[in-house]
Amino acid sequence: MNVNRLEECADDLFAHGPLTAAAQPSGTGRDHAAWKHRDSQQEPACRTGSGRESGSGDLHSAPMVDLAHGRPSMLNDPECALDIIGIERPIMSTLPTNTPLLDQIANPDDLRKLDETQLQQVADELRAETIAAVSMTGGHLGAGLGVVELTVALHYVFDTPNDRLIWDVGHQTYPHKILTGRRERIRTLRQGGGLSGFTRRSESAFDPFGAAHSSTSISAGLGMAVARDLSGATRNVICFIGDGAMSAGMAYEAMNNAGAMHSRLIVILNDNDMSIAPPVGAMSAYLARLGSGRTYLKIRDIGKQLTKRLPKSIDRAITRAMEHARGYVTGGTLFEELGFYYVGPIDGHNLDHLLPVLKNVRDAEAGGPIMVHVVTQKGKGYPPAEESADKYHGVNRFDVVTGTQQKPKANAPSYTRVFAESLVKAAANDDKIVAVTAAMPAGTGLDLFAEAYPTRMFDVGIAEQHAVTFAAGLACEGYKPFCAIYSTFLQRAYDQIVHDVAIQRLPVRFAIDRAGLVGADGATHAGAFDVSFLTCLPGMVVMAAADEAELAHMVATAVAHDEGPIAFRYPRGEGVGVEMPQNPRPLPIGKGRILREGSRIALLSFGTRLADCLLAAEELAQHHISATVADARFAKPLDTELIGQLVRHHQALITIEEGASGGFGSAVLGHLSDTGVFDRGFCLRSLVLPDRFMDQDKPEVMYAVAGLDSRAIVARALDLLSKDPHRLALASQG
Ligand SMILES: Cc1ncc(C[n+]2csc(CCOP(=O)(O)OP(=O)(O)O)c2C)c(N)n1
Repeated sequence: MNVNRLEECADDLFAHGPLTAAAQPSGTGRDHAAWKHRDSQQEPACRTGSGRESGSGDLHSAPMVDLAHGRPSMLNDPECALDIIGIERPIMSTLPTNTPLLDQIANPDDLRKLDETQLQQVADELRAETIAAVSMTGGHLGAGLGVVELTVALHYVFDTPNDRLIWDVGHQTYPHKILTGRRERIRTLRQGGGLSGFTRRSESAFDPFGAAHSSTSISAGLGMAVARDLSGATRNVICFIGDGAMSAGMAYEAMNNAGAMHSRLIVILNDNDMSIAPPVGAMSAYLARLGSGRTYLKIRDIGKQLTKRLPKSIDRAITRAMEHARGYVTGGTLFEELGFYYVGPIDGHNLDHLLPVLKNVRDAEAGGPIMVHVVTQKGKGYPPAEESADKYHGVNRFDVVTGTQQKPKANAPSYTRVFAESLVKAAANDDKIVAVTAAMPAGTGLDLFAEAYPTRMFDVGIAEQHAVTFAAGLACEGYKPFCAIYSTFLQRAYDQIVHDVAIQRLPVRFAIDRAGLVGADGATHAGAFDVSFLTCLPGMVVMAAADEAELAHMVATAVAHDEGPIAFRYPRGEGVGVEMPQNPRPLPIGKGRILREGSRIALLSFGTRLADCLLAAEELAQHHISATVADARFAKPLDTELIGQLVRHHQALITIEEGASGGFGSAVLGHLSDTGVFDRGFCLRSLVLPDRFMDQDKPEVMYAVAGLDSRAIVARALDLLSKDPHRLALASQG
């Protein structure tokens, strides 16, 4: 849809009385902005209705360097955009921000005191402040830039925080945070002790619902709306959801329910024609069609004006009948069929359009859910973001002037890349190998697979549940689906794993990326639970790669394993720099390996904490303690022979994993308990993530706090061996 079209729509459909003389076209006031548009007259990125822009963006940039340890750390990551490296050493030119209006706004009450004519300037200053802050912290940028005007308009029109404004995912809320009392802390975004990169109830009254995983906003909003109705309150509830997030089943479950409840709920659909990658699916095409339906809008116009004038008291049945009739004439929108009152599409960068529409919606007398379809441009107002394929969805620290991101040199390939390249290689010899992602083609590395085998890669949208059952269907027909989903997002699909895959013993291969701590994205994105929730499933094989070579072998193992489901987990970031195998080979199922032989204590690692175990063994040697280090490789089935050997030949055993309790350590504990070794007083300790959700921080700080680094392992070993030497000696003889 072009701009003129949008202006027409907004003017005749949604004018809230005559626009004030001071109302200015989009772009006015840019002279005040600290960041100057290269071309302030640029057309808003409203689509033409025919197609959607494409571009995937190279999100496989080089890893960041862990400055504290001088060794490579985690990867530039669309989802975990930044490894925290500290903002105390600005290394690039920063933006001089001149923000006279923004400086007057401590919270939305101050914003509401301003004249409407000043709001574009506020938006410009807010955009500049967002760019300046993210240039120093890294994080999600494109999404926030695209909703600056909307953020201003929403807080201006609605009485937040009394009115509930619920952001889906929450990655677009940096401008919202700046306007809602968090400007002073905005440069602590995603840092230890700083602001979260998403919404969080404990952070502010203006965040009525915490998020980070997508497509929850309408459900949560409906709950709040119904609670409001039950308690006789009158506040507005506004859910803000992107077109990408609209691809998830939960959004439809919520809309279906909202239509039936007929509770008053406002949903803002932010249609920027992007997810992290280009949007996929029929809904994306449908939204494009909605944006181009001129006839439809004309007829809707009449219906809408009529409905607006209906008195509150009018019988709901009449309103319904009229809505139905309107749908009959026009075909209706999907949203209307679901019981929503649909308004749009409108230009989300034009305050002259946004403000009257939002006021109308706020003041609408009719009950029931309302959908406001707003078209925006991801990355709006910052040319490097606008021009990049991924619209700067997630960025490292960057130079504001050039847009160049800081990308430290990689010392080893990332696990993600090793997975993808191994799979691409394996697929050359096996045409049954197919790959599935849930809206994360670049994040999972499957964009590489798509390049090599475009017809064998499936991006199903933000739909993890569907992805798993879809993979199950592929497996039923003899294909070898690799379902690559981040650990944290796989949580969504648990019943599908149990009911659709495990019970039927279908050979779906789960490639679980971002397993373990993820640094800047914090608790919502930590891959903490997959080992626990997978090892309890009968017939499931669960592996964890200790390094990138192991990962290549595990991909080969998964290709070869056709007897049932198999999962392999690997962390965010780069490998340890080991030599890669020319021909990865399938590992014997349920067999671990010993890397270092000792005699007093055994360290049994599951996953990439192995490197810290080896360091710990070195340090223990300096204390004259001889330690064996073993890599379990499998949490299920357990290598009971190896474990038995470790128990027989050592005084104590420590298991280490980067996961919550209930995982590998618990499995070892259960096995040893069943075999009666504790009856003889054998000493076992399990090092796991602490039993609390860990906030974002530097990875090395998180490992130290979690007690999973080499120092903590040494401390636990020393403590354990100091307990009761006599008993320990007896145990080792038993
Ligand atoms: C359940 C879940 N799966 C995947 C993601 C990763 N993710 C974060 S933002 C995003 C894209 C969201 O697209 P959209 O809602 O259109 O917002 P935009 O970034 O375009 O503003 C995805 C897939 C997530 N947050 N939650």
